[in-house]
Amino acid sequence: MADYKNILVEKKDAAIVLTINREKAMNALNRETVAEIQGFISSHWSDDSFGVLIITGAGKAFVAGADISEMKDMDIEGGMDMSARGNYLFKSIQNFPKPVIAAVNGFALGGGCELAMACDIRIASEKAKFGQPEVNLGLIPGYGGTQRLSRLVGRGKAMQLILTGDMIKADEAYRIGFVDEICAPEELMDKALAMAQTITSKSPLAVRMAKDCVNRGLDMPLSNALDFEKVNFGAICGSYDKTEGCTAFLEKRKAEFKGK
Ligand code: DAK
Repeated sequence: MADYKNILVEKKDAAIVLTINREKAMNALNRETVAEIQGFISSHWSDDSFGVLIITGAGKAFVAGADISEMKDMDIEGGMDMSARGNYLFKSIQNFPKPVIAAVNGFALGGGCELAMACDIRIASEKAKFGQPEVNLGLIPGYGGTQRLSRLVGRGKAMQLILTGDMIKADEAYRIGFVDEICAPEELMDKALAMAQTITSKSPLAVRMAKDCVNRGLDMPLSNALDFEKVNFGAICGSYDKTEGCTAFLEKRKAEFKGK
């Protein structure tokens, strides 16, 4: 693995765990950290040696947002540049060919909340806290928060969180459907790894196509999205994995998928 300064990358069973590791700044996303995560994503785009990517944070934060010290004196040009790099990264995470699980260990604020939303599934420690506090800084969410939050929890709750800047605890985030599971802090990584293991035992091809259909479909009118699913369903019927999966079921044995 490449040498990084602000992230740790470890292979754990079928998953890669990417830990954002800037504890002194609550894992705030500075320029360098964004570039390192992007470097990891780009260089592992076609790596089939793992099935799921898990993103978490070191210490008591998942990510406490964009790095405020970098933003203080940022001019328009700097803001545009930050926007371009950040949005490219968050889209890369959303479109990453493998599922991405956010294992949210602590504060997920601003860009950190948006990072969790760019992931496919969110598991949170009972200690996690979420919020879009940008209005406190005279900003608006800039890494997709105004769009992904309303799609995830509905317009009213998204408005409430974005316009008040209030933080919510993990149980409330679970109640409103922002996070998909909550657990004790010490169980967080085991839970994420167990979910990664379950996903990795399925056909990698089917998993990739299903992720793509859900994500792309959400950006389309329903009738187009259903057509998109139809085309993809047809395509996957030509795969080795589909024949193997159906045959294994009928022969009452475990399928051996090959991802093709
Ligand atoms: N950036 C930089 N440093 C941060 C930070 C951040 N977001 N969050 C915390 N730190 C630093 C603190 O300054 C402190 O540093 P030292 O004083 O020790 O040097 C250290 O981390 C520990 O923080 P605290 O002492 O504050 O720790 P507490 O436990 O008391 O509080 C906290 C933890 C997470 C509740 C608190 O630190 C906090 O409220 N942090 C700020 C949270 C926040 O407002 N986040 C939103 C940032 S705005 C854009 C795209 C995206 C964005 C903007 C533009 N474009 C496309 C252009 C995103 C914006 C944001 O995310």
